[in-house]
Amino acid sequence: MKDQDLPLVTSETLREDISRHLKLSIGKDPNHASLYDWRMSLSLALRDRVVEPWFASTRKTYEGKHKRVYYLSMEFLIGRLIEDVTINLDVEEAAVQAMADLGQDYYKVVVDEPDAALGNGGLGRLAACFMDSLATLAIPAYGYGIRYEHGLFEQHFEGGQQTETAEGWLAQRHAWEFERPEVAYKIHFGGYVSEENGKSNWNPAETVLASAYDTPIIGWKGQWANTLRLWAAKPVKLFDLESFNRGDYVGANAPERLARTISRVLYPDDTTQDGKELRLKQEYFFTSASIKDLLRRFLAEGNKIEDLHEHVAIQLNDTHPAIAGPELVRLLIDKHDFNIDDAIEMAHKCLAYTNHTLLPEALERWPEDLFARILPRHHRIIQMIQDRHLSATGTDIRIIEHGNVKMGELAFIMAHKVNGVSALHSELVKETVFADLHKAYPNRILNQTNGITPRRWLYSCNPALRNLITETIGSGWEADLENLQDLNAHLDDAGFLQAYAAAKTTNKVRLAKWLKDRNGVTLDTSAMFDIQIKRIHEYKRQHLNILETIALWNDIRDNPTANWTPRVKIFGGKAAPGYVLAKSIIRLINDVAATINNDPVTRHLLQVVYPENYNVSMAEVLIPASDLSEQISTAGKEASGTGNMKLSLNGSPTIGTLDGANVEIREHVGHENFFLFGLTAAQAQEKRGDHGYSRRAIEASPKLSRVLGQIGAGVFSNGDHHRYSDILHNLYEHDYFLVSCDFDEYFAKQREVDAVYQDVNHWTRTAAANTAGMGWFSSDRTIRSYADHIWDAKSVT
Ligand code: C3B
Repeated sequence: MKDQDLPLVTSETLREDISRHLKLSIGKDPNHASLYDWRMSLSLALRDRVVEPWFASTRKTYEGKHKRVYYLSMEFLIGRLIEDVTINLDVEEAAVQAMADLGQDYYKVVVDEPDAALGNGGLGRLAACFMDSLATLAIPAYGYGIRYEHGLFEQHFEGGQQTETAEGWLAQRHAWEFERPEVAYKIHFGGYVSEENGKSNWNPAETVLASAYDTPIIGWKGQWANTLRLWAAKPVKLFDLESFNRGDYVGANAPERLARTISRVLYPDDTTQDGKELRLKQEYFFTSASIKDLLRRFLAEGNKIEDLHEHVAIQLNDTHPAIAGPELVRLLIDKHDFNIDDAIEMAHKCLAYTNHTLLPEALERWPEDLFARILPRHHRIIQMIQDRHLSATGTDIRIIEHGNVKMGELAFIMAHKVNGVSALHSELVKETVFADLHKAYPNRILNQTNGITPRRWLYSCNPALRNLITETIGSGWEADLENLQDLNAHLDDAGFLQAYAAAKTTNKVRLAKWLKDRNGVTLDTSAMFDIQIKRIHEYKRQHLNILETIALWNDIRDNPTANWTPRVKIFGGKAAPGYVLAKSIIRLINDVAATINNDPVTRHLLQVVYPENYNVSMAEVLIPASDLSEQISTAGKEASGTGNMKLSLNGSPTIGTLDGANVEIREHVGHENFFLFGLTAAQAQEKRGDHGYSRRAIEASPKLSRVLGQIGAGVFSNGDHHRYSDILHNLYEHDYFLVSCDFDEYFAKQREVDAVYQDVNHWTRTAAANTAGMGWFSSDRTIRSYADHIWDAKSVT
């Protein structure tokens, strides 16, 4: 990609545009404009600057007949966009000045933007980072997903317990999108299949419209823009006038209500398969619309359908869009006269599938009767796909088995490549969930270790460190993150380390202020900020962390004058509303916080903070301020992790297990800069065969026994002995995630961390070595590798 000069944006031109939008698009006089009005006007003025590069990118793609990547994902966890766009367009200074000239505080406007929370966690945020990198690398691409009316629920704590309310990002206008009422597809459900002259016809019972909304995604330096196209469900017939005229006003609205339900809410559960019919409908809804849309675009360019695979690469982000295989086969047969074998072959060449988890409950399966009722034609097509796969491989590995349609098997069999998301995970995919399929198709699985966009996760969220890096090694690292290794030459330079520590302090002060304003808590910024932020799940082991906190509290109380390292333990994360044990863990953390934070003996040495409603924007404040990153999942369970990468990049060394991408992070930053503990994946698996292991481990650990005894005695629950019996029972009786077995080693490693932290020079060097070593984890590297090894897609130069 050639570096073109961006059109000059000055604060004056931007100010004029903002004023014009305030008047003509928002219809407000400056004297009466609210924060929302200013935000909309600024966003629209910025969006104007994205449109030209967006058009230019599309024109180049058409002219060069370039291959396009289609990234199908149920989730895109985008967060806010104003800063993202100003930074990619390199107009941050002009924007700050323009707003100041208008009497407005740019930063106030920035934080007024609601997070676009169209995702649950890692999988959705990965999709957002991938969109950023695809645009930065000028690879023509579309992201396809659902325009949920309500994003991920808002989390509140009542008496320490999580409650949920609906999120409402679309209650206000979404500044960044373009509605495309002319782009709409009919999506069918139900009914029956009839045969006529050897052809199958689907006679559906129900139809809704999928209507497109486009958000341009601009890459670094504004050189290229792709499209995020989200589908909203609308009724085919807006209103039932007949019912209305009969006086049935509720019935008259029924078509609209039914249709809109499909894009109403994001399923708030990121790991367990939800058997809801509505979820299957959501998946088919957005997948079908996307496949129809890409076929229409492909044919509109005058291509021959036989060449589809040369122009189209379709990536399935997890099994949620796995129905893309049968849907493409169906359309090729019904609309383009393919025979079944050729149709399957063509779909196979276009499709690839990413597996994001080994947790069996997350591999989607649909009851066959439900599936056949909603998608009768696809049910038959899957049987045909299965027949061909069985005879080609001579195996007995079925897609439809024991009354279930297994979407993992379907995605694997239809895809020409299947990838895991870290080196360890990809090996485990071969050895466990897809061991048999791997034997049958030995060249299909490959690894693509996840990455993160350095634009959002360093440049934008951490100006203090960004400036230091640029002063030290020059610019260029933003789009070539491996340049960070040049920092290695400065790791023994006292001046550099001092500046590095000062940047961290700036971020800690910023976080402390943010928490003070938000929660009224006061933090000691010289204490170690020890952070665990992610969804709450047993395998991620937030309970290991809080149990260690209690044990430390005990030790401090036993010996208050010893040389303790002050710590603030910060937690952030949501539990799926139906996940009872995860919600118990949240309550325990909040209960422990209430007790410990009020203890006059320890409170200057140990504090627990858990701000509610963790989201992308909160991550942007927490991550730069972190000293220690908790990545303590049971080995073999976290497919990759991406928060681990963000924290390490921002100078927060990891305390962690050999799990997911931790393994590769440790190699890149150096073993001496990573605090390793715990069983390996193989040892963990072996341990589970060792009957009674958890009770024995607890009995062998005086510290853990004491902590569990305190919880059982109601020390953190006002004397209520039963509040945490679910957690205790779980730990004693079937501690599948091996908290008991890893506890002592974890505790000991934490004390090693304490000692290093007291040696400021040693600690800062460790932190800076993390930044210097993390260049490989840019999502630009990941996307380049997908482009080379899976999509056969090229950057447009
Ligand atoms: C997550 C995994 O749990 C993470 O380890 C991984 O880093 C990310 O995906 C991205 O690959 N994941 C998720 O957020 N939701 C799922 N349903 C499955 C996996």
